[in-house]
Amino acid sequence: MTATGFNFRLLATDGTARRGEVTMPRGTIRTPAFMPVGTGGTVKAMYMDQVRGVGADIILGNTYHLMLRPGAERVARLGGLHEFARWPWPILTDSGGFQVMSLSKLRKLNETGVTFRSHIDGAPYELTPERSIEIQGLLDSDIQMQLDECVALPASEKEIERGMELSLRWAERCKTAFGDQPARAMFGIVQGGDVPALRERSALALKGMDLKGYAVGGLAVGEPQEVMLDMLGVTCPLLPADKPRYLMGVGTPDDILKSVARGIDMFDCVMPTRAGRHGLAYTRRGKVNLRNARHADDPRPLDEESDCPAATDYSRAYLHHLVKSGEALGAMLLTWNNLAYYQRLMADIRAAIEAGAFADRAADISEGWAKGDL
Ligand code: PRF
Repeated sequence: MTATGFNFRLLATDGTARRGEVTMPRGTIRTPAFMPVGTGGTVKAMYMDQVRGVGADIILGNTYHLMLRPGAERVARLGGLHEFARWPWPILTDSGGFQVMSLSKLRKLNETGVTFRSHIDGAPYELTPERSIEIQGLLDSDIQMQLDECVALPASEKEIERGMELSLRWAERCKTAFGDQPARAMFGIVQGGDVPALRERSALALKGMDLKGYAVGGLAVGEPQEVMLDMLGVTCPLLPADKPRYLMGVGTPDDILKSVARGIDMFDCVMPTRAGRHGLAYTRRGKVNLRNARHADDPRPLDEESDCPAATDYSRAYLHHLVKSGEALGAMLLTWNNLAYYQRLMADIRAAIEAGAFADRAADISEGWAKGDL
């Protein structure tokens, strides 16, 4: 039966690791989940059939990119992002603030919102909490993110506190702008940098807003992994157990294993797709750089035990040739391999939590990486 509203339920736990399920009218998201990044309405170098085929339940889109090009109102006139990009399953959109800060020029942030110039043609734009939610609605996004301010680390405690408090006020405004939409969700974003007391204040204030899900933002922005994990250790126990938790922009397979262990349910990262376009392949034996000359005469596939044709049906020599020649197919095959690897990792994690064997399975997976390439 198709779900009429947004719902999350926990199916199993193993220590603090959680196996759950988000149900929405457009589909079910099995958690822990990895969301391939589809910034501008495309998961770069992939057909949507392949994205679905490797096991993705949901993809991510970006308010910032889509508002600049082709424009949110145009996407709405063309039937919304699902129809435009031909991905009928759930889509989560980021709110734009993080991308404005990393990509745009001449940006100015104040209480109202953020004004900036497009990185494409320099045209001026304004993004407020209300406009971000309006744009995400025009895109017909299933899971919308509050507008927030992510302060890059290292930063002073004063600066981190200012960004966190502003993000809380913006969360209230986004909640009001979002209103009552049973079939969609709006998630709040915990900020607070590397300061435990600020993380705590942010998490508790957002919990008090009774949102449908909670993201942890402001991490993987220049701090050591250990600091990120410590912040998850502080934040996750304060979030409601019956709502999904999303760690934004993370991460490596190792980051994912360690974050799942601390209670995170959802992830997104450009790593598998970007690495694929740069000649890097993720495998159960770690990362393999196909640009390396050692592959030039190697007739073996990337990994014959993989379930992805990109890893089993082509020689390393051919992949090396494609990458060295800058061929589109090189990027396509390696992106396919990498997303298949990430989705298989998530499926493995989910099965291990169900079996009550997460810690052992996580240790086996890291042992595989440590052995090095085949
Ligand atoms: N906020 C938003 N998007 C994000 C982040 C954030 O803090 C991060 C930080 N890792 C990635 N993407 N809105």
